[in-house]
Amino acid sequence: MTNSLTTQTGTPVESNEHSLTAGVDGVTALHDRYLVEKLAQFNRERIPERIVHAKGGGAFGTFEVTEDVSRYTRAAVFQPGTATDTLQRFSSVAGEQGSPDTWRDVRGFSVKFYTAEGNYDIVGNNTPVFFIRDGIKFPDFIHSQKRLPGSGLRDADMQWDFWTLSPESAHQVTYLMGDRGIPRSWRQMPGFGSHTYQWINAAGEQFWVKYHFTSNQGNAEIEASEAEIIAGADADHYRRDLYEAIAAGNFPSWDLHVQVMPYEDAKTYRFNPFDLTKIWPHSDYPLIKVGTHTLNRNPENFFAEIEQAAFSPANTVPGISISPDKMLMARIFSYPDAQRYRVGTNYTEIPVNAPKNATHNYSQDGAARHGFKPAGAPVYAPNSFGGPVADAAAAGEGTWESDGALVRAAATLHAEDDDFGQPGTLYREVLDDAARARLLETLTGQGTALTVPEIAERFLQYWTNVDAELGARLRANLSRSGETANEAAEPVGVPE
Ligand code: HDE
Repeated sequence: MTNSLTTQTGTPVESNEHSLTAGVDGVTALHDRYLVEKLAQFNRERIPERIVHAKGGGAFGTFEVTEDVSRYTRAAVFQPGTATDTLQRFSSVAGEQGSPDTWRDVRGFSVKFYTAEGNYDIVGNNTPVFFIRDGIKFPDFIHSQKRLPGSGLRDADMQWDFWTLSPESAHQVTYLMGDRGIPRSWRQMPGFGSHTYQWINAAGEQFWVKYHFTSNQGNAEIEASEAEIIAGADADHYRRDLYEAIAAGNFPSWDLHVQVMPYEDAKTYRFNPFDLTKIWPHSDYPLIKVGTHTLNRNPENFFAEIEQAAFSPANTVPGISISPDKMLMARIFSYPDAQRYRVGTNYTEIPVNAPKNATHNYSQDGAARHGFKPAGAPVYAPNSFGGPVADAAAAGEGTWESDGALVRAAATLHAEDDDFGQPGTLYREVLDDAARARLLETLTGQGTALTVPEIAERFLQYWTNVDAELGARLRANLSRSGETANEAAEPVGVPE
C-alpha cells in the first residue's frame, strides 16, 4: 500500500499507537526501533534559535529592475529589466522565538536575491542607523538588552546603563523610542541596508551606496497602549498579517532606492560616511530608484524555509562590495559563523540557502554533506585536470585605500563626527509635535523604571544632549512621577 507508514529508512511500521511491550502491562522493549526513532527524532526537532532576531517570519518574492542604474553597478541583479527570485525575512531583535511581535524593538529586514551570479543578501533593519559603530561592542550591547542572569528578567537599568555609557547609540535609540519602534505591520514599514556599500560599474568605477526600501503600503505605526493589548491577544500579529495578506493574493511590495556618493566624496564629506550611526541627508544624496520588490509566495514549510534561512552580509556578488565600516566587517565574520553553528556546517546545501546557479569549488565533507563531486574530479588546486580556477575579472572584488598603520580608534577626522547632532535633528526637524509628545511619554515610562540614581541621572543627561528642551521636560515629568517608582516600563525589545 503506497500510504503505509514507514521508518525513516523505509521499512513498514507495525503500529503507530502501541509500543512493543512484554505483555499488555509489561516493560517496554528497547528494540522497538520505531518508538526509539520517533522519540529521538522529536527530541532533536529544534535547532538553536538565532541569538538575535529569533522571532520572525517571511515569504518568497520577485525583484524587478524598473530603472537603469548600470552606470553605477555591473551587478547582473540590478541590470535593466532583470527579474530575480527572492526570499525575505522580517524579525524582532531581542525577543525569543515566541515573543510578542508588537513589543517595542527594531525590526530586521533581510532580503536574499537568488541572482545569476550567486546569492546576494541585504541584511538590514527598519531603521537607517545602528546603536554602535564597532562590532567589538556587539555582544555587550545584546547582553544588556536581553535578560539578567539571575532573575531571567529584562532590566531597564541594564539597558539604559549600556546606552547612556555608549553615546553613539543616541540616534538609533531616538528612532526606537519614537513611533518607528512599533510598526503596524511588517508590510507597513521601510527597510534599510543601513551600512554604506560599494558599487562598481562595468568600467571599474567605484561608488558608495546606501539602500532604502520604501513600502508601497505606506508606513504606519501602533501606539504603545494598543501594541500592549495586541501583544497579549495575538503574539504573532505581524507573522499572521503577512501570511494572510499573501494567501489572499494581496502582495506587499517595496520600491528599492539607492543614495549614491561618488567615491572621492567620502574623503572630504562632513562626517565619516562609513559610520553606521549616521544617515546621509537626502539633500546631499537624493534617492535614485532601482526597482520593485514584491512578496508573492508563502513558505510551504516554516522550519525548512524560514527557520533554516541563513542571511549574511558576506553574500555579495560581482559589482557589489562592502565598505570600510568596522561593523560591517565584523558581520562578515559573524553571520556564516552563527549559521555553521546554528544550522550546520553544510547549511548552504539546504534548498532555501543554496544558490540557483551552479557552485564549483574544492570544499567537501563535513556533517550531513549530501552533495558530492564525481569520483574523478580533482580535490585540490592548482591541478592539471581541469578543476575550477579563480577568475579575478569575473569576481570584480571591491577595493579602497587604507591608512596602513594598525590602530584601535574611531574616526574623528570629519567636522561632524559627533554623537548627538543627527538625533537632535531627527527630534526637532523630522518628528512633528504629536510624535515628539509620544516620544516624551515613552521616555517618561522608561525613566520611571530606572532604580539606580546614577543611571537615572545619566539618562536625563543623554536626552538633554539630544535636545535641551526634551531633557528639561523629561526631568520635570520624572520629578513629578517620583524618579524611582520601580514599575516595569513598557517592554522594550532589543534592537540589533
Ligand atoms: Fe545582526 N546578527 N549583527 N545586525 N542581524 C544576526 O545572524 C551581528 C547588525 C540583522 O533574518 C545573527 O544568522 C553582529 C546590524 C538581521 O535571519 C548574528 C553585529 C544589522 C538579522 C548577528 C550585528 C543587523 C541578524 C543571528 C555587529 C542591520 C536576522 C543569527 C557587528 C543593518 C537575519 C544569524 C535573518 C542576525 C550578528 C549588527 C541585522 C549573531 C556581530 C548593524 C536583520 O550573526
